[in-house]
Amino acid sequence: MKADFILSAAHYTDVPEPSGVEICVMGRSNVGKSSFVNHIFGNYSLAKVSKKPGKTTLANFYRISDGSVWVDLPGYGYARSSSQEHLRWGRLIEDYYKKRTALKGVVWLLDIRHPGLPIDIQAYQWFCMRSISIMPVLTKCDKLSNNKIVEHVKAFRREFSFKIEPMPYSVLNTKYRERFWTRYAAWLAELSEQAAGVHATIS
Ligand SMILES: Nc1nc2c(ncn2[C@@H]2O[C@H](COP(=O)(O)OP(=O)(O)OP(=O)(O)O)[C@@H](O)[C@H]2O)c(=O)[nH]1
Ligand SMILES: [Mg+2]
Repeated sequence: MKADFILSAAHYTDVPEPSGVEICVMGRSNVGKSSFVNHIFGNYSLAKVSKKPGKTTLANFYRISDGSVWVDLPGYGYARSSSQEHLRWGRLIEDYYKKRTALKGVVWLLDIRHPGLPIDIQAYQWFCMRSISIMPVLTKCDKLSNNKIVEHVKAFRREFSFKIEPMPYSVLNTKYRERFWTRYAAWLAELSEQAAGVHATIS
């Protein structure tokens, strides 16, 4: 799958005209969203990655070769700061999530090492306000043993009522990429069908 950069938006007023099914990548700051975007498309110049949280400060839009649009967002929960810049990120994420009608699916990234972080529970409650389909991805699984991976996947399942099985992921191994795309194809087909159904009902 190929991704081409469309534009970066600092404010919700800057987002592009919607076209096709839109998928966003959400998660705590530093969870690995930008690394995931680069790895999944095998293109390391797509998104900027950093060891320090707070690297992505804009909503970055990409056109995907299957016709969908992907959005890499700033992370939530970056320090508890009320600086103008952090308030802007919060507003951007919130406006995007609440207003963007093209948004049909969230690829939700969670650090596999930390099931049930309060900030993720809070984000989940917020996701539930708008019933958008969630594809859970558990990042940095290279940091756990296989036994721990199984244990933590169960813990995430207990914590959240996911419709889609959470999948461990690591940017250190391409086998995860293949698994993701297999699941994604089925998910996108479902989302596109639902979107077409809504349009049919409206028109
Ligand atoms: N070991 C390991 N490290 C990872 C993995 N994915 C990301 N990282 C590291 O985690 C750090 C944060 O990665 P980013 O991709 O910048 O995280 P982000 O969620 O985009 O962060 P913000 O843009 O600040 O919200 C970097 O040091 C990455 O190298 C992974 O699968 N395994
Ligand atoms: Mg980022």
